[in-house]
Amino acid sequence: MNNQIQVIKKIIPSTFNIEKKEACAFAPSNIALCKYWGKRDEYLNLPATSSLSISLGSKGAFCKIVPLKEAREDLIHLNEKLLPMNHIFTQQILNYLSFFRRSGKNTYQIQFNLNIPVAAGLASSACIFAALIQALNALHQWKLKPSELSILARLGSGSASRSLWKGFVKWQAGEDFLGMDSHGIPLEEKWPELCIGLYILSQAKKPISSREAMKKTINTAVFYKSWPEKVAKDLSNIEDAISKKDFEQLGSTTESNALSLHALMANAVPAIVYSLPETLACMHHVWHLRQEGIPVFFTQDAGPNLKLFFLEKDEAIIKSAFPKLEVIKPFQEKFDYA
Ligand code: 2P0
Repeated sequence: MNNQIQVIKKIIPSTFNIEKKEACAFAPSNIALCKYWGKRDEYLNLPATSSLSISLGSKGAFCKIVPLKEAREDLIHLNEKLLPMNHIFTQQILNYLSFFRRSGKNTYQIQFNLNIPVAAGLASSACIFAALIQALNALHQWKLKPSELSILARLGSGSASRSLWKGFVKWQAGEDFLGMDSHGIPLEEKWPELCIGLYILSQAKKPISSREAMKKTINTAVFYKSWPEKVAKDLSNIEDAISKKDFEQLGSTTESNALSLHALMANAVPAIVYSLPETLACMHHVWHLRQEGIPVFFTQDAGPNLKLFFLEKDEAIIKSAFPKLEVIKPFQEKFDYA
């Protein structure tokens, strides 16, 4: 029995065939302040290090799931389009669903609608798998705890383990070989003045998936051995900054963590570079603003787009410096997706 199935059997009750006619769920996207990059188990997406993120409020994925009585195949829709069976996204979803099918006969129509760009470094896979597992939980009435849903979401995509909650979420690496201790934990602290600006420079599909990029970095980057130590320090600084509401400490550590991650990727062979010329121009703009005394910082994930961090008091000045910026206030969202 493979390890994914063992995990599922430990979490999901054996009698799970009471189905509703349909179920819907929403999960927010999340942006890591301290990044996950590297696995201790690639089948269970168990991370080499812990990581910490902030959820993006109402930006994420909606999932509707309807069991099909007579269809031989699942039907997977993304943003109102039926995807062909050989599409890479369909394959990822079918692979994930295969862990949960006991009779092998149940098929589903699944519709995903995202209000963020897909596969452009905005954690689309995180919110997709977190929304899907919540929809499956509701459909089958498993009544699982959020930490259990986080473990199951992780089997689809590592960062999905952090997309089950609002606010700050820490994903602990854990030590258990099946990863029963590797799930998200929401932090209690709230920070209403905190703003995130999404600076979308390109919506094009990324040249290399984060999964592949992660694998290549670990296998070829000689700098990788220093990464766990960097993460441990950054994580502790970020948690400390959140508890003290020290924005300079939060922003500078977050930015340093992202720059180190991208240096690490550039050290892979062949080098992995997600930045575009516009990405660097935006970074210089941020640094220039900081020299002028405006506290603004950035982070970058597996794509060219940047996310800016600043406080509400500086919103007007940041918006005038970056007119295309979409501003999210994760702790002020009225939208209730629970
Ligand atoms: C993160 N990223 O912490 C890091 C930083 C991108 C850059 O997690 O293979 O889609 O599915 O576990 O979660 C993106 O990688 O990778 C990611 P898999 P995932 O947000």
